[in-house]
Amino acid sequence: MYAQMVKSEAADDSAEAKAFQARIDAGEKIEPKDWMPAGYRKTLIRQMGQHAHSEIVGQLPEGNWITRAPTLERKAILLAKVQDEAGHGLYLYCAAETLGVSRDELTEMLLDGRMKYSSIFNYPTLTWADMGAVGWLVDGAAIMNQVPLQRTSFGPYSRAMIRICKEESFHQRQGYDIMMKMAAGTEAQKKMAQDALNRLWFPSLMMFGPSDKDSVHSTQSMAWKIKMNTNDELRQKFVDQTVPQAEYLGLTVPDKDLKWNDEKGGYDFTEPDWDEFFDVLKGNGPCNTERLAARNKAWDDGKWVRDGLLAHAEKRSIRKVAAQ
Ligand code: FAQ
Repeated sequence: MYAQMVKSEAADDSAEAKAFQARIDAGEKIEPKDWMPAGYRKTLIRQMGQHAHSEIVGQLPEGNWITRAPTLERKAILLAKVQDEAGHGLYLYCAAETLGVSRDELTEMLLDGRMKYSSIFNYPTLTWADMGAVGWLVDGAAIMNQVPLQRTSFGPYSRAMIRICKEESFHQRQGYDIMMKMAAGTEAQKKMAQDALNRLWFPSLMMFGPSDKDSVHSTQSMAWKIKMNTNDELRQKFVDQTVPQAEYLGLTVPDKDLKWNDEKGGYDFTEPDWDEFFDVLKGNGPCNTERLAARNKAWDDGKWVRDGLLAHAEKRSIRKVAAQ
């Protein structure tokens, strides 16, 4: 169904497409039953699917620390955060389903490599300070990207983003709270916090996608208001917001060329290593194999539940027909 539905990506200059663009330009929301160009549907399924998968795979690096949280309170908070991420994945799968793709199809595309999830989740979480850095930096980057998406043109996506952003703000604060404790702790704790920042800084900058000159989808996605900003615009905003937060913690951003630029009203900073980024996308990051193996296992382990539910639904529908 998915392959059939999205086979045409060609630019559409029909009267319908022009009327559609006029609706977008006027700031109207597009709803699932409205006419939309095949490319708009395809781009949304790709972006929302990738976003949903990121939330689901994104549970793994933090789930890894639930049993090792230092206090009962920290454990409860982390558990709630990871559960929120599962919830975000589910809202986003539901929103994507309104475009005519099923959650099973999306999952199969993740598992066989046709769909991606965020590069950041292919990096390991080695110490408790990484839980602070993930909340602070990864959720911080996610919020920077997702707040503008609350105004995205597709109604179900935009509404899902409103709720998700509220929860992400709590996630970011809990991460920063862990960093404040660690940075104000013993020398060893402060060192651990600095080490987490050192390892996660550049992977967090990569979350915004390749630099604008290499972004394949930005121009069309921005014309359709599927994306509201370019990758570089959001990356710059993230750096400008995060550097003072690092300073407040007494930590050093691992970029010797980081410098305030009065003229542009923002920081000059070193770009991430884009070769590393594209290599991670190809499956060669430190944890790609482990992450996909975990998702495949969950899918295989859940087969008996899916089979049971389908058999039950079938039996009920046979009974209903027989009773008519
Ligand atoms: N990772 O043409 P562009 C979260 C791919 S949520 C992997 O610029 P686009 C919450 C891109 O797909 C994090 N792939 O692409 C949380 C394309 O390849 P394709 C997820 C990436 O779509 C926190 C190619 O590169 N958030 O973290 C990445 O216009 C803590 C060319 O790039 C979202 O998904 C990447 N970082 O812009 C959970 C937000 N960047 O598909 C747990 C919505 C690019 O043609 C714990 N998504 N690619 O094969 C977006 O805003 C956009 O999709 C971008 C990429 C900005 C990510």
